[in-house]
Amino acid sequence: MNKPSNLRPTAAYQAMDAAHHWHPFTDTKALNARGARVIARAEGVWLEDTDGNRILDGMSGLWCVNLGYGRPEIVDAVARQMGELPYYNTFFQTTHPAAAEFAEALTAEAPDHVNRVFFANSGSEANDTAFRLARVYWDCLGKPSKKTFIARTNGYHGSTVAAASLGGMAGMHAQSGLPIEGIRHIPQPYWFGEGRPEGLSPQDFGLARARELEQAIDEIGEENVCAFIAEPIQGAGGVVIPPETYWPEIARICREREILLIADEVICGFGRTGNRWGSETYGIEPDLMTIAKGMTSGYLPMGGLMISDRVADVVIDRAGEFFHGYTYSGHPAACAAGLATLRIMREEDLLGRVRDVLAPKLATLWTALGDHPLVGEARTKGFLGALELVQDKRTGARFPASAAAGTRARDLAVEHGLVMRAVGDTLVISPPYVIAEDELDDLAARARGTLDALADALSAAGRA
Ligand code: PXG
Repeated sequence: MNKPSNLRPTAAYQAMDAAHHWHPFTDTKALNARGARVIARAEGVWLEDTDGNRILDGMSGLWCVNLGYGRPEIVDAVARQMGELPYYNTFFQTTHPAAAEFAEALTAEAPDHVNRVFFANSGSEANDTAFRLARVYWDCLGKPSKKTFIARTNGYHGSTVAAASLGGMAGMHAQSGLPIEGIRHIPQPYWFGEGRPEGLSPQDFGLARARELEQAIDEIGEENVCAFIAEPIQGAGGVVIPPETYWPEIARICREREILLIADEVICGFGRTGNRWGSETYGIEPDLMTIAKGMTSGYLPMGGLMISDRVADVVIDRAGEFFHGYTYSGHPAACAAGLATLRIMREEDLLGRVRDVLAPKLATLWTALGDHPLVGEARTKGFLGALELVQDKRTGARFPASAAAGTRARDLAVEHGLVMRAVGDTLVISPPYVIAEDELDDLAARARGTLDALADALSAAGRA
């Protein structure tokens, strides 16, 4: 990695940042007391901060930089597009080559029954689009009472008003009076997180949780239910991998009942679970799929709603204009980044690499961490992994909140040259698909070093 040019001292950026930059999901007072880490450049799977520290990015940025950093193919494609046409809108009977080509390429990757995409700029906007279009669909069918969404506790669908409401994050709801009306949350299929309920195997638990969808439909009245929305695997909720019984039962209920199924593929899409779509991994056929993140490998902001023929045919035929869209829907530069991303995925067979090489290797390395005294469960699916930190390995009892085990582990991980994300006391990873096999060994070794350091820190705190 070349040293970045024109860098100022770290403290200079921290001071500007503290005075003027309000960060997402951040306690500003706490951040400013210590100063933000300043990441100046990155190459492959390695980040470099302004103090020259190299850190292995176990999170692909924020679950998005699937192809790693510094891909000249994406940079060049975007530069070329910027030169030709940096912006034009897709409203008012207009398109441009990049939007048309990316729409075709994306839907070619989608299941057969999904042939259209509506472009947005983020996962949140994608989910807000799904929220509006699903309601329009039922209006078009003369069923305007079908307005209620069923979603899940601890799901994450974004930060805009509809997306945050569909999400099931209690902290987000408590601020600013969410959720909005017309959303019912049912419990999540998180066996470990619910204390490994006694007398219920994970498989029985998965079935029971899925059947709560059916109960909710009956309580609300099928004639009032619009759609069920869920992530195939919850990401921000802590890489919650549902028991194998869960999705087939959800699919059965959605088949038998008159409701739409919306899969939030923002994290799971584009290969993360070892198949192109999380829906494919779990054998479900969603009516709508929301996408973002890996769509451009995070190089430019973009999101989208993938629309099945079932929904598209009705709305296009009957609604007339869908009064919805964003200035930057189908932004040419983002489309160029997306086209380059899909091309690299295909040419380097990264889907095959995740499925056949990386996911099996991660499963072996990561589940081996399950022997650590602080780990109550180590799980993976595809190229996602989670570690549950526990105080008592036998009972699975958590540390008290005051121990801040998760955030301490996250900070110690950085000291060990690894980015992991802490979701409470669950440590999660989502590494880039271009990670070398020896770098994956390195990642697991750094995670173990982090756990050992955490054990030392917690016992030192206990003695203090
Ligand atoms: N759906 C899912 C499943 C997501 O993970 C969104 C929608 C919203 O996407 P945008 O592009 O609007 O952010 C997400 C985003 C975390 C974290 O802390 C996760 C996300 C975003 C920010 C933080 O793990 N996921």
